[in-house]
Amino acid sequence: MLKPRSTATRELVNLDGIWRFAVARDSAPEPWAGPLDTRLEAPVPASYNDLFTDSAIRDHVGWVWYQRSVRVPRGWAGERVVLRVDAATHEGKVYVDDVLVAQHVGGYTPFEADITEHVRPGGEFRLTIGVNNELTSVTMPPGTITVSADGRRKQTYLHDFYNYAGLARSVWLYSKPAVHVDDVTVVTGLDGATGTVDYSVETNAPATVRVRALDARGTEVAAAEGPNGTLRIDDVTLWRPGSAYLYELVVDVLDGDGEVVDTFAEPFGVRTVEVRGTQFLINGEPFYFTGFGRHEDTPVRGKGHDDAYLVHDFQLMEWIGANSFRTSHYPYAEEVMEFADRHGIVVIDETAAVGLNLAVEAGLLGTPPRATFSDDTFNDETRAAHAQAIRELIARDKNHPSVVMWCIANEPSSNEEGAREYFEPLVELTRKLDPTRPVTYAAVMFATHENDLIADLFDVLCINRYYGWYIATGDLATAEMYLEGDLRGWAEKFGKPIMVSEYGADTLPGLHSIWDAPWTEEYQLAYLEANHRAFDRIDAFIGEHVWNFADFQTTNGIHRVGGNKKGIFTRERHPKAAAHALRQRWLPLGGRK
Ligand code: GCB
Repeated sequence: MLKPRSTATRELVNLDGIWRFAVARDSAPEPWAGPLDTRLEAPVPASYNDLFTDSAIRDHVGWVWYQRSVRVPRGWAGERVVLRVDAATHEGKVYVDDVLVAQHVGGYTPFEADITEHVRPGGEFRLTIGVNNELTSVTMPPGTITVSADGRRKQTYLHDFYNYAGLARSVWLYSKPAVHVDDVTVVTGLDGATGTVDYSVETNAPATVRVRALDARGTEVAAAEGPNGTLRIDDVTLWRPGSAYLYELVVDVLDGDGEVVDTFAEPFGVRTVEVRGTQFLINGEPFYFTGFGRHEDTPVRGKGHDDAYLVHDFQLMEWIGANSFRTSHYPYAEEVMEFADRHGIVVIDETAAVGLNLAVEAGLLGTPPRATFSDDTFNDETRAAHAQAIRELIARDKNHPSVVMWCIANEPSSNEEGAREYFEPLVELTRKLDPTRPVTYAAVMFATHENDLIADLFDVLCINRYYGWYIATGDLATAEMYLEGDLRGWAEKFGKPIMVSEYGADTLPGLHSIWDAPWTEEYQLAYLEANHRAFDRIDAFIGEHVWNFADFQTTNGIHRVGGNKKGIFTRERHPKAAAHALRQRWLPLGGRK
């Protein structure tokens, strides 16, 4: 799905701002049949949960409504008018006046509706968006809704971040011509000093297609005609980690008279990605990942996208020597992906498939374990939702040079019966949709090299490990020994590149001790050092992603103190002591080891 852009033939109106807001009560009239009867207003983009003081809104399970009026620019006569929602977490229903024009499940990927037939250039319409935050066994991420003794519906889930909901990203109105570009795919390669750019363009009707590649100064460096082909860029400037360079593919669609009827411009970077033996190569050179698992999470806004935090977070990553991050545990806003493209930050792009693990449930609740993969738990329908999440992620992010690998799940129960049957078709699907990028999943603590059933299906082993925190708590000597043994087991059995995609210790800033005392700033530092010593002894080791970049909000639980405190930065982005030590380790590495 193309990101809406303003070009010579397309116009773009941003609909962010303050919208009317209401929580759907069972007794309420259908809100789209008129103006919302409410005193509340909510900003877009933002999660709504932390905005209001009423806990009934924060804990609400079900639909909420956003509404505003929108005027269609009067110059749009003859154009298609499209409404695009960057994210409605987790299900969205869009009404233009009283008409339902779009419905979409999946809270972290965009959707749109052609509303031309329902609006008038120069006219105004009432835009209502319903957003539902319910998680079930057929949503990504999954969850369960229970009813408490007093009749309240409650949402439970197996992932460790707060179930923020609402319109957390932008909403757009845009115009495009009747005959237009529907999709663009760019795959780059390298032939000596020449960059190759395989492109393919889809239009909504047969038309002549012309493409031009422009360099960063806007100079044309290659051109071709036809919906598919290969451009060659001599003396190409590569997109490199830490040193981004972007070209632009300008696509023109021409009518029978040779008139340009649509123009679309897609930025791209020329780079290659390859797994060879136990190495991860970018442009043929071994790459060592330093960085974080992150979250879209800030005070008040929840998961609402915010450009100021975007810029600041990337500044902090650069300061600390992070060359990469994983979009744990869902696709991030497109603004984040584009920023990574422009600044040479490498991304492991993850779906929202987190919590496919009922062994974790048993551990947390102390209940007897249920089978994760079964007709009654995660089944074919779950997998269909998971497949759809993979399709939408790749459709949205396939052209980002920053994205070097797809991560199709976080901590599934990969050691349980049924895991292989569940995952094999999903790995195949991912490879079919994108044969150019390696595929991985992040393995949970309970999955070892001995009992894991799916690791051989993937290209890179991403392992989440918490020795010294959940295991061998406070005993870093034992933790280091366990970790090394564990990693060696995977490395020797599979012969694939291996990275630790999560390791971390909850840390309360300001808590100190001269002993190895969990929760202190000194312990977080010593914990990281113990992990690093073990990493440095493994040959096939290609990277380290600390959990987490910053403290973040979670659901209530006795393991969490005001949220998850494994951040290297606080939720306000202040460094904990370990930040300075990481900086000393990472900056000199510079992506190599
Ligand atoms: C994990 C999960 C992550 C949690 C983290 C923790 O393994 O992947 O979502 O937040 O552990 O802190 O427990």
